Amino acid sequence: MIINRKKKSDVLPSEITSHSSYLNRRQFLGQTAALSIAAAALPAQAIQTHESTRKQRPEWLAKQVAAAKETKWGKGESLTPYSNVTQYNNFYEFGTGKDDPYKYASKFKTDPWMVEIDGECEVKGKFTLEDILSQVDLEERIYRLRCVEAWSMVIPWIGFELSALLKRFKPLSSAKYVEFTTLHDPKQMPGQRSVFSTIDWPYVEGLRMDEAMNPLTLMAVGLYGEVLPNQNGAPFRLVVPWKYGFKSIKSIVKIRFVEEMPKTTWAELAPSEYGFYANVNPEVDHPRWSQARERRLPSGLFKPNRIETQMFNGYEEEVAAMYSGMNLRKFY
Ligand SMILES: Nc1nc2c(c(=O)[nH]1)N[C@H]1C(S)=C(S)[C@@H](COP(=O)(O)O)O[C@H]1N2
Ligand SMILES: [Mo]
Repeated sequence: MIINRKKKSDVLPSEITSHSSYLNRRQFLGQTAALSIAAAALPAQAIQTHESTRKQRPEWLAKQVAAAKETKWGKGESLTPYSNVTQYNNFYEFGTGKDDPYKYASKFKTDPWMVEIDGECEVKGKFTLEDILSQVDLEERIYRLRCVEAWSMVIPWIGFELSALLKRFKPLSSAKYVEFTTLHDPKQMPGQRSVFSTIDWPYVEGLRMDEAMNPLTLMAVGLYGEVLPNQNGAPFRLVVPWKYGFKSIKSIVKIRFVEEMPKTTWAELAPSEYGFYANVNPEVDHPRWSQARERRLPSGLFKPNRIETQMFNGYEEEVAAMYSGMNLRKFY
């Protein structure tokens, strides 16, 4: 059956299903921290997705995620169904196919997890994820995610403001950028063993200091009310909603304060196609395709769900001031 979305406010049946089952689930979580019971409110397919990883998730994390506070962010926005969010991924460490991360990351070990802090800051060292999360409050934020490949999703993340974490390490005035590094573990990550991979592992991303400290910038540890599935970057990933998705680096093990602009994975690999800034911008096309529009998932042959891409992915009010006077064609 072909369903045309006539108005922006028209909600698709698939969205209603996913949203309501999620809301039911939220109420559940509010009433009890017993995750095994809460899981009963998830659709069968979702339970399957989680079965392989749930066992290894620490109880303290599951509890903290379940207690995250709701916020105004993205209220009323139609969520991309859980099945798309967790089975249509980019996580090249587990393969380049969109369903590779879902298929190959289920046994990925995310506990214990250490994060190393280094560079231009007073407080350095290795911290456990538990230590890092003991000093922040988790909240839910519904953000749009716009991939540079011109598809997008709306995801209810659970996380905290990156600025809250960075302040703890007392960055020096010489810290102009923040560099993030993903785990390098070819034994666990088949994409890092692949002889066809052109990526120089580990995956590295970076932000300018003011971007890192912007209140929109989130560190996520969960989505859809529960602990982050491995394929989405467990246990700890960046979410920068006004930038193309590749900036939102997954499974972070190192955060470094640096003076110089970090050499980031995609900008190093294809500098004419991917810039350091990577702000979502409908007016600056990728050399091989237009960025004026995007495919909002769920999207199919008969219902492509193509929408117009917004400047800064619709977060202009929150972030435009950081780029005033900057030529965004030059600094793409
Ligand atoms: N380490 C790492 N982080 C990564 C990627 C990757 O391949 N490796 N892909 C990026 C891209 S291109 C996108 S669009 C988002 C996708 O996030 P999601 O799979 O949770 O939707 O993750 C980003 N973070
Ligand atoms: Mo992406």
